[in-house]
Amino acid sequence: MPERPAFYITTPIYYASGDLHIGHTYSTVVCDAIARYKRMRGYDVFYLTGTDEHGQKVQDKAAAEGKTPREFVDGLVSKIKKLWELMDISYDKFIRTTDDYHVKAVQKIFKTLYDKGDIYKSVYKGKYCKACESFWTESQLVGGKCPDCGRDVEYAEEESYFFRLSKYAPRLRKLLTETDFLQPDSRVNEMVNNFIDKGLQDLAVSRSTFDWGIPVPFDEKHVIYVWIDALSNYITALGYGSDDESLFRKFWPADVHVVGKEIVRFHSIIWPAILMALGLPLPKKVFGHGWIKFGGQKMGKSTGNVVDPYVLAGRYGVDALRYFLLDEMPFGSDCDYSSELLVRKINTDLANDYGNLVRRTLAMSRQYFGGKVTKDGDDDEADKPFTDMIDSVGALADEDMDGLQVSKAVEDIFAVIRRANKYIDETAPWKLATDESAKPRLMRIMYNLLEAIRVSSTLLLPFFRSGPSKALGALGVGAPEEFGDNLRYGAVGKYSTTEIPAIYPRLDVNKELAELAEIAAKAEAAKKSAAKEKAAGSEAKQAESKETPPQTDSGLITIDDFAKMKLVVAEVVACERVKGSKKLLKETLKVGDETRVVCSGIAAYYTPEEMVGKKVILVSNLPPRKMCGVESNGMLLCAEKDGKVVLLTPESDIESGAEVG
Ligand code: ME8
Repeated sequence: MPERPAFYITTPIYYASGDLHIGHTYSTVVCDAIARYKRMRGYDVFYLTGTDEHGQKVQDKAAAEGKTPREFVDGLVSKIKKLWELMDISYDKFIRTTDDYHVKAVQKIFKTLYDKGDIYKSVYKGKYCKACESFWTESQLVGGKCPDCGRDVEYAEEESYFFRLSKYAPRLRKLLTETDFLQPDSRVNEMVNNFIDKGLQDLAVSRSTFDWGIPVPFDEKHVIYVWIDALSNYITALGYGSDDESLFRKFWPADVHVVGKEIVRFHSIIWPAILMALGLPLPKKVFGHGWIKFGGQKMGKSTGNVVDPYVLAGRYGVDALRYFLLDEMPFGSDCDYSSELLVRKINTDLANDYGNLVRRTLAMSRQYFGGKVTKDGDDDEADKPFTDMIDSVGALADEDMDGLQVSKAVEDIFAVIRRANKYIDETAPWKLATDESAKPRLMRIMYNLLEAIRVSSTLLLPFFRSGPSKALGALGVGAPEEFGDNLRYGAVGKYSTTEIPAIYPRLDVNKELAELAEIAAKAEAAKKSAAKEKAAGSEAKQAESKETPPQTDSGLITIDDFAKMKLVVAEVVACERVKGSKKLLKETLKVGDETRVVCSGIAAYYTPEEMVGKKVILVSNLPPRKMCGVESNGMLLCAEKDGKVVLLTPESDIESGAEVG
């Protein structure tokens, strides 16, 4: 078998200085979509992400929380990894700049550059932005402030090691102006005019005013400047500078570094210069994407308008959030986030266009042909534009993805979905179904629709997986590992379909917006109260907690109180929606030998089909209560946070009727 071509893609490594928001999620999701797409196209992909853990900012934040930097970053990294798990991110490696192998390799890189004369010791005098950990020349400041974040800068004087960046200016200029190294093109002028042509200064690459960093190997008073440390991650992750450089040999140079536009400078000027100095090949491409904005401002950890991906993915599902991010942001430009846009897009694109196409087609295929549909049947010239579109969407998406036009690829796939809905309206299968002689024609129409669903769902897999996998399962073909020939019209000759619940239920826009506003208000209030508490001082808090007597009468209960509640394990044997209610499910439960009916407000989170067979925890001694005309005899235990609701179930199997306590 021929060796699969290598493809190496990276995200920025995120600062382990605060919780990540949907901006960071965007970069990681977009790289994930590209990585998955390439894997499905037969590439041997290495997808790298990770965390940038050194620097003064991290040290200061850790101190503010009364933690060591190590404790502080460990806590954040485990949260970040959970976020990527939740977002279905298929990274091959997660690098931490505190990883031992990285530390050693960075020291080696620093020493090599020093030995070559590309790093030398001198004194830095100039303007320093603490937030960005960058020194700036007067000409680079914008209105006297940091050109990256707009904050105040301060005069700083410091003994420092310097990297001879100026030496590489002519080669960097050529790289940026004569190749397509930096994309989109619009970013090139900014780099050349604002930085290279204004005169590249040598770069301070060590600090002696803080110690949370990688020590300079031959001068322990200094730690390595965070950008040399951070940028090197792209090669140290592959084993560069270690005993085993096989991954480095296989995957370097990177095919693309995907970064936000504010760090394009570091990736298109400093990073190539370091690689030139090391005599290493340069990455093939740096792609600077735009920002997700919120009311016109860049979303950030410090601007206060952070939108929490945990809440959004928990509430609407990973598919919805991934789809929104990938579709809404034209690669390279900015986009504005609003909850309203998110909820409306879920309804129009996922529930209406895609979900409805799947639901209607499956229902018709079952109603007219018992789910058995083949390519036999009457063709019609009028089908050609539609079937050509199905047949060519794979090539179109390839072209888009090669140009890193991810949102365009998603749009091109959805164009097939929308065209298929139009095809249903044009061909009106329900009319043909009344005429026995039109059955062959009807068969071909159903086949074309199933092909459209199959090809578009297969192509959607790299972008979001849950709905497309369900749709492909219902078509009886399943989700393939690779695209192969699966994207061609006619690749599957017969279908055996099953009906499934709606893959994307419709949302009540007003209700959702009200609830999201409430969640945001609560988060804001919690943030304010945390800040207030912090301001009150941890010492005062400690003293207070020592003086406060243990609570006895406010909220605490005795074991006897608890014993009044009868909690038992129950099995759901049947379940249906309660007519006239959007919220309620009616469950029939087996509790030992007894059968019970209970209503629960969980219809937004579980389908009746999902409920059947589940073992749940029932509060069994509540008085009966009528809900929408149905008598409910008890209550199921659920956990709820930030709009996410999950049922509590026994950790391992146990018979219904078992007591909980
Ligand atoms: O800069 N919209 O880390 P960081 C889109 N450690 N993307 C956004 C965004 C937004 N509103 N906000 C953040 C660092 N991002 C360095 C990188 S790499 C060797 C070192 C994304 O935690 C975007 O990719 O500040 C941006 O470049 C990155 O997060 C910045 O993450």
